[in-house]
Amino acid sequence: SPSDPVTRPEPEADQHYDAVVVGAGFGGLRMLHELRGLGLRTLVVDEADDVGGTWHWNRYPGCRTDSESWYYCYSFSPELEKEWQWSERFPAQGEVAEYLRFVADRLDLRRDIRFGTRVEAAEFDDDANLWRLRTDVGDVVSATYYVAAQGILSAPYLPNFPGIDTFDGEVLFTPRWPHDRGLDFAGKRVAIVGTGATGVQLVPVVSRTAEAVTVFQRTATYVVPSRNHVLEDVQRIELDRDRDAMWKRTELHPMALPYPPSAGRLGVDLDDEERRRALEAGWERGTFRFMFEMFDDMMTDPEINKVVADFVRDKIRSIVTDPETAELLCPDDHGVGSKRPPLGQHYYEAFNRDNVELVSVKKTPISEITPRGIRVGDDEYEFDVIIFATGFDAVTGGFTRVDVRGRSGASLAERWADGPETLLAMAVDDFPNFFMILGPQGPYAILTVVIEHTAQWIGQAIAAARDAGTDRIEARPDAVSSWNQEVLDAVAPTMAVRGSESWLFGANIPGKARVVQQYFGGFHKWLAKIRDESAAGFPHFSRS
Ligand code: N01
Repeated sequence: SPSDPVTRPEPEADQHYDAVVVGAGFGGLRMLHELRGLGLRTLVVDEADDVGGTWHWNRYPGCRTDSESWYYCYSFSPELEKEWQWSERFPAQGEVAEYLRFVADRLDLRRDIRFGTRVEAAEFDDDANLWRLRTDVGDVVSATYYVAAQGILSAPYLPNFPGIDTFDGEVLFTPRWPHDRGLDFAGKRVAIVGTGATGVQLVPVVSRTAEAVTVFQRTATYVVPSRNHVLEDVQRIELDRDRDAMWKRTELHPMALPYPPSAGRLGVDLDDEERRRALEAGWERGTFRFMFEMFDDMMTDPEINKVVADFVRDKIRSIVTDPETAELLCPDDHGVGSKRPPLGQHYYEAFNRDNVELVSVKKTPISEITPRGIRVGDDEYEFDVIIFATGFDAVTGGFTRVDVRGRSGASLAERWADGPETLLAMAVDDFPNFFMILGPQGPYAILTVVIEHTAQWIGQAIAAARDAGTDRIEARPDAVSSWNQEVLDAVAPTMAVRGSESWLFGANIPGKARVVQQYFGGFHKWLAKIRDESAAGFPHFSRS
């Protein structure tokens, strides 16, 4: 896949640090700041040539957040919050990347970051009580603590389409969008493969400049309007005033949103007209709140879920003028909220343009990529550009891409072959002094808020070990098993409407164990648990 060349640093001689952090995105930067505060000599390593993580790599047309800007940022520093002004409700990729560069400069983080370097392997040396990490440029870095901060969406997934290397035109892969590519497609016939959150953002923007766009859709999803808008000064003043209270509210919410934690009503208690009115109001408001503040029984009662699904299908039919296209865009094989809902900005409307065509590859899949284009059954479609928006080996993939080996010599990938197991998404038994930011089995919630609490908690765990006169801390196996059980129990009541066909269950990667990847019991419950753990002196960890 196309990617940009980065300037590779020369390998350095043996180097020891108190802590090494892999990844210089939202999580890694926050962790570096926390570890510095503890006085730990810390090195951050990142494959990219700048900070940003996800926001460095995913620079495809239309890429923007689906969390509102006022909480898609760090909360630990009132100064940083005052100095930075977001321009939109859902900022575009460039603005988020700029924000992270601003934070890195403002906190002088770059001097501890080594760019253009990928960590390939990490092994725990039990006798020396340290991690040895090997990079692709040949460095060996050792550290007492190792924090993996690759995040949940850092291992891109490109299906193994036959003939993919034979295409004569330009191939673009959204998570590795070349920095010098630009976003213009004038005069080009463009294919977009994939209609997850990435495809949904691409379609309206690419179709503005391309001569023709053909969207290859395997599974239709429920796309909710984002209702993005520019932020006015008056809104900023209000948001500033509310800031402390807002962060407090995120702590009580199952998704870490600063909004009421429940709809406060059951769909089953309302009549048809009351439900319809609620749904119309929710659709007008848009965003995730349409789903999560609709009816409290939407995720557990299949009939109520169907009411919401029918409403969205009717909206699609009312927006898309060609009835055949509208039907293809209507999801019919999973419930609302069973996949992470993409937020759309004129997504369905884009299919009313003369230059946009939809091809369903559900019954007849893409059989091959040819020198001229894409073959589906007997039809060959011709293109100048093919854009793959086919997702990620999500949640575990970023962590297991590194050959991490614990005390017993077994790797994380081997350990998680039948599904991930962690303690509260941050630690794993047999892997002493190893922590993860946004590890598997973490809350399905706003990630910037999860990162903030995780980085603080990891700092507290390390500080507690040091206070106890040791530099060793490891999750207890029984505690890992019991968190695993809680994760499975939490998702069970939602299975009736959930299905298991997305990355949330490992279902998008051939051969990957189909096990829930995140914790659906609520961010607020996870937060209470991690706070109890630190307040009690980390009883579910051993220190020898
Ligand atoms: O990836 P996806 P994504 N033939 O896995 C299709 C976050 N995110 O990058 O559904 C044909 O959701 C696949 O089809 P199917 C967000 O958390 C956030 O879009 O498997 N098609 C699907 O349509 C999101 O959930 C934002 O049947 C094939 C698509 O490729 C997560 O990232 C923006 C195929 C992959 O969709 C992942 O989203 C973007 C094949 N062989 C992403 N294989 C924000 O708004 C796969 N597909 C912040």
